[in-house]
Amino acid sequence: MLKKVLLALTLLAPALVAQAQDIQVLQPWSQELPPNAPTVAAYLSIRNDGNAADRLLGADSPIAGSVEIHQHMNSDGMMTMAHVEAVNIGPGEQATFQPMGYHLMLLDLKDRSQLQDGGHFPLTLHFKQAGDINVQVVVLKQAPTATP
Ligand SMILES: [Cu+2]
Repeated sequence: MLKKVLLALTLLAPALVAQAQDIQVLQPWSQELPPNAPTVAAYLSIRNDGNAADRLLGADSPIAGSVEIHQHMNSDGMMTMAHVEAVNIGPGEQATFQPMGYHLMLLDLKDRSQLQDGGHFPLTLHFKQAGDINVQVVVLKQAPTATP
């Protein structure tokens, strides 16, 4: 009896966990900033096509010492940034990282050579279930007009 239950659980398990192909990272981009800007923000959308929730735990990039998940918050009329531990993306949901909202903050910049219009740099996103997903972030002078 126990064996049967275990077998059933094993068969069910893959459906309960978001797979890498379930997570789509759409339109990663970064705003071109003055050359001496201390930090750079990356924006993108994360769509969960799977049937289980996943969680963005963090990110890193070879061009930055560290990358943090940030959120812009309006506190008493002042826009401030807050460090966010993780972002949940439920099944069928999309999380949009955009100016004045969630963003990935690149701190301690090590390589600025790509941080101009038309450049691009690698970014690895760490998901709890889907694992690591690598994307190329395109640097743009202006925000992309069509949001996915
Ligand atoms: Cu920030």
